[in-house]
Amino acid sequence: MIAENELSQLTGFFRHRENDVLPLFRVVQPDGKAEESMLAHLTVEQIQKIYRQMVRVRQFDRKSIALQRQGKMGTYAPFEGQEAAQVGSALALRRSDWVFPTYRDGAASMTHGMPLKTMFRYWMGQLDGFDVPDDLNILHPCVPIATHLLHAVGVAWAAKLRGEDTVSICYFGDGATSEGDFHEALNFAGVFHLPVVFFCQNNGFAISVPFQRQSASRTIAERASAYAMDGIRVDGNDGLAVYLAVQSAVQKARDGGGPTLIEAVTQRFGAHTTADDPTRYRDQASMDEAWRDERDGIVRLRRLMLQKGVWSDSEEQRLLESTSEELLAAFDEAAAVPMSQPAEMFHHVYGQELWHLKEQRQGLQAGGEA
Ligand SMILES: Cc1ncc(C[n+]2csc(CCOP(=O)(O)OP(=O)(O)O)c2C)c(N)n1
Repeated sequence: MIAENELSQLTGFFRHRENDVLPLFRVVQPDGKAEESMLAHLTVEQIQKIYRQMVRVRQFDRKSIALQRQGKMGTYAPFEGQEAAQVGSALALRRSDWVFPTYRDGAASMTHGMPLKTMFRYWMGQLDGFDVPDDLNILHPCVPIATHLLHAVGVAWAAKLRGEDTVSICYFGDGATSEGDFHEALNFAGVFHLPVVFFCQNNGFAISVPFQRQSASRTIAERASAYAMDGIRVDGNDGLAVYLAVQSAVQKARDGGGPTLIEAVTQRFGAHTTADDPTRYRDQASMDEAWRDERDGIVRLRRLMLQKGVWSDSEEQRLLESTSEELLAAFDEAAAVPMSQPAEMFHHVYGQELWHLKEQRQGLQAGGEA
């Protein structure tokens, strides 16, 4: 029988050490001041490109919510607040790399090249809406939580076996890290040393469940060590930090260095989807202007660019105007496509229609129970 004082010695030895929290990688502070040694890795053009794209996708996001409210789109999952994470990461890729998004990752998809018209068509419920251009490797937005992490691993494995130098990046939220698929994907990627980047946007909530109820570990990035891969914790509201972090992970993967788990710490400003009421589970009033100002990746980067003299109010105005015109034209194009008929949903399930789906389709078309 072990004596009590010996037991406390042992448990003290085994206890999780409090000081092991991974540091948060950040380049730009909320007041726009930046780490100059890190800025030296970026050109002014790269910084402006990140900023322009963040503004562009935010306009898309806000317009989509407005269109949904007008009844012109189905439900929509907003990403406002997460632009820096999605844009910074997607711009660090090559066009030939593979992107596995969720419903929340429209900003990443558009940054990687998805046309705005296609994004609108998807959310308008046009069943063939997410028609990915042939030269683009973007998968359909994944709605089942975490299942696409395994797809990303499979594609990365195929690339490795074929000797291709493409990298897979999969986007997911903090909630996805509680799924078995998350652990299976990381385990497999670690064992086979695959060129895949697991990019988690920890926005603090899985619908209404706060991160503290989701996980007992203090960070998501620290889980990487269990799978023998690098874990990076980055300020997800800092587009430049995200860009550099993902660039390093992607380069490492391309060079045969294996997978990385990245946790981008961020927040969503709005609802989970347009069908959600966030005031039921969090205090939206405390997320006021000052709160947002401190966190908004767009505000932060604009401050930096203004301080450096590489941006002006007139450029901002021109950007807003040109984006607004681009969005209107894209939506008009999307709206000109006839809406899908319910029976079309059967077209995209299997290459060859199975008997039970045939029965259901015929039932639907006959006006009966599907
Ligand atoms: C396998 C599965 N379980 C449950 C759901 C229902 N669901 C939809 S979104 C969501 C929360 C996901 O949260 P998180 O992964 O943090 O991503 P976020 O929505 O915050 O971007 C859940 C549980 C689902 N879509 N798939």
